[in-house]
Amino acid sequence: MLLKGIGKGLAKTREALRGRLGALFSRGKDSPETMEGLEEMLIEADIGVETTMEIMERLERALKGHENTMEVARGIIRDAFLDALKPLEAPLSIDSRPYCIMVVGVNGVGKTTLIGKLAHRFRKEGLKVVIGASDTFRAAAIEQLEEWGKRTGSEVVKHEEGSDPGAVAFDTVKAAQARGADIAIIDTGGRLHTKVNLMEELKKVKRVMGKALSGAPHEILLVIDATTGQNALQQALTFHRELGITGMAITKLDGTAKGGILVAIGKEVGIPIRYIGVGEGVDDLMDFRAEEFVEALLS
Ligand SMILES: Nc1nc2c(ncn2[C@@H]2O[C@H](COP(=O)(O)OP(=O)(O)OP(=O)(O)O)[C@@H](O)[C@H]2O)c(=O)[nH]1
Ligand SMILES: [Mg+2]
Repeated sequence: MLLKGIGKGLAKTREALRGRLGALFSRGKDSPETMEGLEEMLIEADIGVETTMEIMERLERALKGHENTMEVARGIIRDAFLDALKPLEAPLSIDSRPYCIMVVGVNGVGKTTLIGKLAHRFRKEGLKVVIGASDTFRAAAIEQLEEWGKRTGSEVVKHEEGSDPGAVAFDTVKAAQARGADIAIIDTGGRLHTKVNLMEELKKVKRVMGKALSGAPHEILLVIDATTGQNALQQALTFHRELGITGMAITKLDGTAKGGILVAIGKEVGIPIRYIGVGEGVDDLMDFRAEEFVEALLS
């Protein structure tokens, strides 16, 4: 069952929420301590202050004089999470060929790993994949991508270390066309000396892809590391403002109690969450499904 994988991945977040809820209500319903504890719990889950306040209002109204208070509280939290997350459920639809995906995100969030997982999944679906090593800043980055290429049976387009990321992206899109590939995925660097430079470089990669193939990139996928909490929200807002991202992937949900950050991102950024990453393995990638996610968090 799908829930098993995602449930395991989200164990930390779930335990944090469930443990807290249980402990709070063992003290008795709607006491001031319970309400305070609930608020603290929601803030710590990183769902954001605004959503926390909304939920607290709903909770205060509902919990007055109610019998099964923990169940009521859980229901209210679940509904609020679903309200925020359901609109973000929009799996990627591959509707042109080659479908060009540009993967962006700050240093170390899991871009290259995500690309490996994606390539693996597309290959399993019988699709032909070409990957471009536009993170040219380090030789190790190119090697890491080549490794994923070998593992997944995907062609990797690369230039030498330090070369122009845009040129690699251009060649990748052209190679995908020439080989009749279904998918082209561009890996980009997350590190540069200043943020301004990084964004300018990424804008150029985006532009150049459009020159290689009109309409490309079809997806600009921002990768966000869930363990970074509120900082993730800032990243999403910045990348969206600069590049116009079309989708997000949230990684490392297996290693954090901060799964609630998706709720905050949902409210404030409003871009579809395509995938979630719940581990380092090639299969630890799931489509984002709001119900499934909330169920795994609150079951
Ligand atoms: N636990 C866990 N680890 C992950 C996940 N995704 C990636 N990682 C790990 O995070 C680390 C960084 O991953 P990379 O894919 O190299 O990240 P990147 O964004 O390409 O990094 P740069 O190229 O340096 O910007 C690696 O050790 C990955 O194994 C995930 O979903 N869960
Ligand atoms: Mg990388």
